[in-house]
Amino acid sequence: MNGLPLSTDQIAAHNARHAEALADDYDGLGRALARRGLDIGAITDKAAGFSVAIPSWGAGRGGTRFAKFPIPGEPTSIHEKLEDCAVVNQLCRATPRVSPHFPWDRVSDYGALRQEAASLGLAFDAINSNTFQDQPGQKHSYSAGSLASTDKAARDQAVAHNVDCIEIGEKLGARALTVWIGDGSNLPGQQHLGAALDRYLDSAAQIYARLPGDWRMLLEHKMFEPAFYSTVIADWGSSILAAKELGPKAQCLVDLGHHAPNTNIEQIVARLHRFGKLGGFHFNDSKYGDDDLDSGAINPHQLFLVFNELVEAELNPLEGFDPAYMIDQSHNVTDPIESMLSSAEAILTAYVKATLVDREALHAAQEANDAMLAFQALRTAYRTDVSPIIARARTQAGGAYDVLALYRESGWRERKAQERKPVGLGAGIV
Ligand SMILES: [Mn+2]
Repeated sequence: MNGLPLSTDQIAAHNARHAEALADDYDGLGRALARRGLDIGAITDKAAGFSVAIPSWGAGRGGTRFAKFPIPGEPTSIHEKLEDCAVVNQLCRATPRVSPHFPWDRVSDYGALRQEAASLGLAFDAINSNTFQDQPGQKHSYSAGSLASTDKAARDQAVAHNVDCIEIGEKLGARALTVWIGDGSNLPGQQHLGAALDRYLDSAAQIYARLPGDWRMLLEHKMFEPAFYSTVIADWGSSILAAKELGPKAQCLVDLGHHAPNTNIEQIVARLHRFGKLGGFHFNDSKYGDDDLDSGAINPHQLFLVFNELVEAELNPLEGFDPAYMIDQSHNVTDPIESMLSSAEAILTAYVKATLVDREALHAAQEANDAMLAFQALRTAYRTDVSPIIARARTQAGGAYDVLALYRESGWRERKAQERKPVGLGAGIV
């Protein structure tokens, strides 16, 4: 692992400048936690063990349906995206895996790509297939759907693409396929709602049959967009029914932005876990819909409540409980590296706070129907500033005390602006 992109000396010098302040804050917090019966060392170990994947496409400026405004030095290939992902991981030490997307990240030699990632300290996470848009030269259009299309040739093509993704994933060392489809309808009556689900289940079963023994198929639901009247896999209900129909290797993936506003997502998490179907999580935040804003930017308390359920699930794991965590955001106005650093910290913060919850007190209050004490068990954990724990965990692993300050100091983007060719304009994510 000698190919790390940033200077380790620069990080060490930066950390040395902050070592005294960090020790002071960490020791103070340690004493406060000890009074609550908590061992800061054990919590720091948990923080150090937590990781979340970053998507290859998240390394570029996203966009809206209207426009994309690229910045100089953005990555233009999977190789440059991996470099940027390595910068994020080198600084925060919580994002050691990259979730690739096909066909966007297609290369000729996947064994070489796996090695290239490893030399940057990275591995590959779940593979994302794409049958929500047509590619140049594609034989059958997905304009009327893919896995649920009425056109058998389009369905077969979509199945073949997913099988292709599994084969690529095997070469990359991945063990999961994430399937999200844009299939649905835009007008009442447009689609036979029952038949569309049947066609989806039939296609999905063909993909499922091709999964290697230790793989999982993660079904990602989404309430609307690009279909604005109905979506074939619209919600967690459709998702868990489909996953149960497919078999034990099929699980549900929850994207925080893919629900109606104000949906109780933490309850969905608890439900899915109850039936052994909680397979993965896509983190982002939302104000109005599937906004794909930075994690924790709008509703950090919801993120904490979601993690509270995930920690409950961790403490009561069902066989095979191993949720795939990924950041899934569109960075429209920020440097994507900075957004991912900030988001990884927000996600880790929510996780660490959730580990501080006094479970015994919480469960006792729940049993006694003491609503206020139960709420206070959560509130006490939520209001604790855990930043010294996170800073200690990442500096011990070689990351930076102040990730954003060091990133800016490194001049990474300015350097890449000299080396990389400009990204084209246009709408949509890269
Ligand atoms: Mn997603």
